[in-house]
Amino acid sequence: MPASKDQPILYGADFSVYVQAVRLTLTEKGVPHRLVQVDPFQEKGVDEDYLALQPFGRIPAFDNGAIQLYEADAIARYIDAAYSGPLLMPRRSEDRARANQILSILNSYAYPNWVSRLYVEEISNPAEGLATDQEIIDAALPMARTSLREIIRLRQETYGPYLAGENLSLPDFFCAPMYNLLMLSPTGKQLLDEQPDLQDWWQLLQQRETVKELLVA
Ligand SMILES: N[C@@H](CCC(=O)N[C@@H](CS)C(=O)NCC(=O)O)C(=O)O
Repeated sequence: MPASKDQPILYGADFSVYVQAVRLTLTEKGVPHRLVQVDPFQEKGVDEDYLALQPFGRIPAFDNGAIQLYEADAIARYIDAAYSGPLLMPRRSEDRARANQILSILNSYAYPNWVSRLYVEEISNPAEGLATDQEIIDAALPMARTSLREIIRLRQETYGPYLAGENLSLPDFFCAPMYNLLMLSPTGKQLLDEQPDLQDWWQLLQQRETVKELLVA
């Protein structure tokens, strides 16, 4: 079945943080969708055809017949703008600016350090029989810690309980999958014990069916 506005296709794998963020966005917005499996981590990499949708070979990519898009942030913002359902960015300019800032921190600093370094070195690599590189972990720590500290600090400015104010918004959907993996790594767990201020947020998010269903490690 081809992609349509009512039944978009998301290309990716359910274990991917960014696929999870976009699926949370789609599901919370009430948009049914189809996940077509693409695994960039398989030995042969992504199929040649997929590069037409995502030339960098990353996941996710999105198609709803009206537009083909890649970059999770752009996809999520498009879904929020193009579909009815709850607004997933704050209305107030100052809260919206904070939401944009938190999204940027998550993509630029949290993902590379929480996921690509701490989670991969301490969890994925050992699971695949690869060695853990302590130097990579040590180098990731300052940025990993600062990312957490800044998200906590900026959240306080919008008076919660969510990351950017009183309603769920895209930063919640991007942060939750990353936080979920950070928690699994021993160094990440230590960081979260040092700075526990997101625990109430995490508990709130975990009560949601969408989060229970979509956040697989
Ligand atoms: N900037 C991209 C990042 C996507 C990304 O890094 N996805 C990961 C999976 S969570 C991936 O495809 N990794 C494959 C690789 O690093 O080769 C986006 O926002 O869509």
